[in-house]
Amino acid sequence: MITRAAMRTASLIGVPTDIGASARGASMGPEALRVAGLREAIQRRGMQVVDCGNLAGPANPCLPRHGGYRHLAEVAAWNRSLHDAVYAQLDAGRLPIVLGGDHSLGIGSVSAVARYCRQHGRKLRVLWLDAHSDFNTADISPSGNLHGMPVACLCGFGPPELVNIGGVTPAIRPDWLRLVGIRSVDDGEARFVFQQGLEVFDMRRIDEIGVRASMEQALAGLDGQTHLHVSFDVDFLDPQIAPGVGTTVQGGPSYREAQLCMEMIADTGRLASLDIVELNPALDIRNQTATLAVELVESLLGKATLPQRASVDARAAAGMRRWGAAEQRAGWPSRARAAR
Ligand SMILES: [Mn+2]
Repeated sequence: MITRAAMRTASLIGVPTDIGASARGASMGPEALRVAGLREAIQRRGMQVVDCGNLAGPANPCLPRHGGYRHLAEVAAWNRSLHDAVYAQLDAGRLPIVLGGDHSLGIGSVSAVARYCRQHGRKLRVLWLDAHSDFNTADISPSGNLHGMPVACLCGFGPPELVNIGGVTPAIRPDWLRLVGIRSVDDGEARFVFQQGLEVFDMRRIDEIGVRASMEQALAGLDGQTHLHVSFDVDFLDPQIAPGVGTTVQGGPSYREAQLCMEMIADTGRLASLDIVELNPALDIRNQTATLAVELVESLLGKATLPQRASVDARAAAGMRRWGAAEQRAGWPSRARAAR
């Protein structure tokens, strides 16, 4: 059983590879996040940080598709290493933060989280923040790039080298997943998403009901036994604010909408592991996308301008009076956001 105190240490696990992507450059993501001040941002949240450095793995041979996949053996090697690293950090009672690297790394990361939850009798909820549903298989993928397949692999649809990494296949069930921010799905992939009944908060649904209702639904049902994993693909964000990704898609969440997503996740108090993937410094402008990602992680870990609406609503629901000016004077934490 993880205690809150033990979870006050975050572990950074750098995975410098673009082995599953189409564009090169995500391999530089871990260093860009460090340069943007990730460690300091987490420390400002009152947590300790252990930087485990970078994992090592095969170079990117830039080969064409072979047997349905590009770089399958290399993707498997990186993910086996990552699986072991994430599991070890969870086992040590820490909150692992994977610094990708492309999103094929979600296979190693989430399969390790699932294994840990299985062994400790915890429920798992995976929030997949992404422009893409990443639910391709070799049959339906237009490219064979494995960064478009991690959700399918985790659900048991993919090559044995990848679907078996977590020891039990499938690693997760589709109903543990919530996909948020989706706006680019290949044709065959869309049919497969529908067929498997994935819960998808695509941008149309978010536009219609708003970020708040979407996130309330995506986070519904969490309880004290739930481990919440967030797999944050930076292409989730609108490219106007986050140009440093290989596969930009117009029409993503704005700065404020993204902040609200992160703040609502923080309000649950259940975040226990995190991936930050697909940041591509070769395509970024003066590290602005890495800087934004770090700001969002700070919100994800509980940075807020004032005590959150959720806590105000909870007080109201409990029949308590709302916070008044006297209480504000008496000692509300003053945590105004630093000037940007
Ligand atoms: Mn992705």
